[in-house]
Amino acid sequence: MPLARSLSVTSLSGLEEWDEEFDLEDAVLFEIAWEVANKVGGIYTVIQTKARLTAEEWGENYFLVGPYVESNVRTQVELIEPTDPVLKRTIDKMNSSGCKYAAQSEEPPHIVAQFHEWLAGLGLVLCRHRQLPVATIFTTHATLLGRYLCAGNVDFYNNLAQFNVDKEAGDRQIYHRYCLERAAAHCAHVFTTVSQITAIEAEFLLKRKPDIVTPNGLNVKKFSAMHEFQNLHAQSKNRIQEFIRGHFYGHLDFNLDKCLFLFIAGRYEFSNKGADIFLEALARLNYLLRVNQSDVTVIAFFIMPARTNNFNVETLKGQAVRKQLWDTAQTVKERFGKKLYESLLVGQLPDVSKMLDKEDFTIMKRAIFATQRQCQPPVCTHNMLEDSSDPILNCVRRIGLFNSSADRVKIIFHPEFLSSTSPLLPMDYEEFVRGCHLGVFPSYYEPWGYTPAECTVMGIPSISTNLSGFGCFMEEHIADPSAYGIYILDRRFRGVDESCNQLTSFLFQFCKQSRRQRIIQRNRTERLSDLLDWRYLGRYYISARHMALAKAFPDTYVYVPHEPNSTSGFRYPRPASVPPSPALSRHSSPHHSEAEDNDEDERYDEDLEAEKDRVNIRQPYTTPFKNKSSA
Ligand code: G6P
Ligand code: 1S3
Repeated sequence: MPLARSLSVTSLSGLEEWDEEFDLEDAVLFEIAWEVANKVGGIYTVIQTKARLTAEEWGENYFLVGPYVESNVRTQVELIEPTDPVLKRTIDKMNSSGCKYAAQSEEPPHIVAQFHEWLAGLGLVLCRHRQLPVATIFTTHATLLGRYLCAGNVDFYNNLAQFNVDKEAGDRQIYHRYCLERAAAHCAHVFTTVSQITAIEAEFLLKRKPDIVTPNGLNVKKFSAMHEFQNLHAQSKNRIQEFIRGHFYGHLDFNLDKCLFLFIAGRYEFSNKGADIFLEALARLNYLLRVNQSDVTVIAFFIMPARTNNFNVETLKGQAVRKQLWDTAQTVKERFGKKLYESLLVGQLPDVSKMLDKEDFTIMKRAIFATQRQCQPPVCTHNMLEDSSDPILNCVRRIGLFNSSADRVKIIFHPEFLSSTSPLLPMDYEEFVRGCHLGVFPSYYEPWGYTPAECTVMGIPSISTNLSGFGCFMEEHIADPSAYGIYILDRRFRGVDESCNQLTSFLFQFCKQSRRQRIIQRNRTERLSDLLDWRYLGRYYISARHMALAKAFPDTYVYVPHEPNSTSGFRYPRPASVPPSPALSRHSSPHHSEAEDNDEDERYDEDLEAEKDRVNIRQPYTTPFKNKSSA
């Protein structure tokens, strides 16, 4: 039985025109999370990217509270003396009792405290237990039980209503943590979560329906030159190509210019993050590309950290060989240049046949000899500690994608997060994403999913699913997501094999695009960035805080929910160059033949026009909240 979506939590359409002023002068905001200045996963990104906007609203009255990790404090925190006497007294008092850099005021103004996840939820439960005058918000970014159930072999979404939650939590030995999470959700004045799908999950597993959904945003970087992000794609792609030259030395029998870079990245949860069906789909794609004699080569990167004892020798050797070939070419070029110069100095055109001498040939032969290789280019870049039981490697062994010449799909598993200081692939994550062609995130359990959102704001198309918060959000707000390079895989109403076929079809269609079509598609993808900007999505957090203040201090504040009106529903229209009727849809998606490329020039211009007229969703807004004292 497919799950019906029955929650009526606040959605985007209700919040477009907020026109009431709200005085926050005497209020103080605390945000508490284990990931404040402590990168573990996505919550760090939420807090870090949102900080600027929240600080703009709350100024000196905004405090983030996180764990004291010496190394993080040294690298990420600027220590300053508080100027506010109340705060100074509080911090002194806490320091003297051995607690560093946290806060509870003795003369409370109106305090609103937002606690993220069950770890911080303990603070919320204690606030309520001690009846502190604090407006509390609990935000969960996933449910503990949901994550555990999905990682097992459970048909999660079709059985949400059936789970005996206490028993399931007990069986998985997470009962105490589960109780803490559930208590925090119930004690909070306002309970929020990051997506509609997690709201439904929370309603069933934590037994409280969230009051509001607070989708995750990003800090969107806008370039003054409209197509700067396209130039950055080309630059970063060149750097990935350099790495590929080294990794595949001796086996560079494919055209790098016709090579597409796909990637999956994130926490290593093999099936929750969909690495399982991605691999299976790659095997099917390999077959399709081979039987269709495609000249495209796909290189799929898996960036998921696992336990290793560093890079393996063969991978490092690849980059060393590439470097050596480059140096050789430079040496010969210099020798060649010197001879040319000498010849011109004496007024003679050089005898080209004598420009390279025996020594040059010896140097070059030696370099070519170094590229001889007996083994295939490695699938994994590191020595894995659990090689024989690793799920990605075992799946690769089963599907037989070993980077052989005959295969059109190659695989590179990099079991460590990327870093610009790596001797292998010296790029940070953002640069790497920009250089790729498609992010593939076919998750089964994904409350939000920052990875496809990050791709979008960089103008890189992505595949997500209708079981991820991001995928559902985009489906809700874009008329034709795939035309914008947002492919949403159906993992909710289809079986695994069917979803895998759909994924294969997305990939195969993507491989059939011409360069021109990819460029147009990237333009469209990037056009969606405003939708994911905190400047737009931050309003849900604002709303949650106001709701909490009104519940905790009803004599001072009143929360007026914004009523949706007939004009307020927001949805990105189909791109200007996509005709509305399927009968005219020769170009309704970017997937059409090379021969149609010329027609696309015109549509490309249309796209540029549409870009200029982009829907302005950054309408000015204040809040739907009234401060009783100032009303
Ligand atoms: C960007 C650059 C173009 C380049 C293109 C390659 O758009 O501005 O100069 O040709 O990327 O696109 P591709 O999809 O083939 O990597
Ligand atoms: C969670 O991190 P995860 O990758 O364990 O929180 C993230 C931030 O809200 C969210 O994007 C992600 O889907 C969740 O799963």
